[in-house]
Amino acid sequence: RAYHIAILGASGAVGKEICQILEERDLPIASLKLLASKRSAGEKILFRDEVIVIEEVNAHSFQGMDLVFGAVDEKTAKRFLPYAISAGALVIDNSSAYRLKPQVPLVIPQINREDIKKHQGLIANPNCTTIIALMAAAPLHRLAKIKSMVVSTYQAVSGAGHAGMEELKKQMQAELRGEALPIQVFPYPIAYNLIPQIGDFDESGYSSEEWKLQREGRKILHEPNLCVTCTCVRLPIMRAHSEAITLFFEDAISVEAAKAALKESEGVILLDEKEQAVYPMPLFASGKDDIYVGRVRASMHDQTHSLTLWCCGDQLRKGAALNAVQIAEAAIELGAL
Ligand code: 2RA
Repeated sequence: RAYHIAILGASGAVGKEICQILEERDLPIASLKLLASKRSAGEKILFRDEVIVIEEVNAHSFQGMDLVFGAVDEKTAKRFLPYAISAGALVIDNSSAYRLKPQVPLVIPQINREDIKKHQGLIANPNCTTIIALMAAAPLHRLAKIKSMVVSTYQAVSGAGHAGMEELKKQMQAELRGEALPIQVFPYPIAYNLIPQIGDFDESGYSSEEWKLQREGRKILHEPNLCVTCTCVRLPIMRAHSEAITLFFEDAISVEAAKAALKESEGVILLDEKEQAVYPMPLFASGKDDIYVGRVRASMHDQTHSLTLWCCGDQLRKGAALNAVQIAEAAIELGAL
């Protein structure tokens, strides 16, 4: 059968990437409805050689839809996605609105696809840093059970959408002209800089972004005691996130066994040849579907029960849009859509 699909947030960076990925893959589509705010209504998007006009979303927009992708912020998701669920659609939401709700599956298909079967009309897409880190960590978790992680993220400006990407471009152009850097999206200049803050800080000293990997990782891995010390940093990279990850395991695990497991993992490419200076880099991970893992080595803390690695992945693709479409594909395969 073919599906009537809607994308809420079709004019945003993630929404446009979902369109692109639906065009590339063969999920059977009976119709595609593109929804956005009044500001973006009227924009035209070419999809499979057909021009589709973006419509302003309202409470009735989801009638007749089988599948709705949410690609909007938390506030807009909470305002409109309940209408989509009430209309009988399966909603796959990329926002943080519902990720930690007990009744809402939070899914990376390569890791916990069976959780899809528990959905009650809504499935949440994890945060981009969670997806990228767990695509590298999960194959090792299956081998030796992760107790805790220490993670530093190096996050691209695409995480802040079109506006974030435009800000970096404008600042780099201004710098070349010797002009003041225009600042609207990030708290400080991002060109030629690193900003160690993504989201608001709470009394613990961690930012909202830094809490996500522990909270979402516990749910996805079904490991309620998983501990993650995370530092999230924004840097002047366009669209691929990178993460330095140290993992502490219950059981012993060798570098060789870890590399073999990564090589076998769907959606992961091991790039790890130190003699030839082969390792993942965001410039080359951009626009790709896979998560690239390298620099796998025993950590200095513990030569047998701890590993350190480096990984890169496209924030808009596997970090958001591709994972959401893969959830839909898995739901069809599992008879849950
Ligand atoms: C970011 N993960 O990178 C957040 C939201 N996409 O800004």
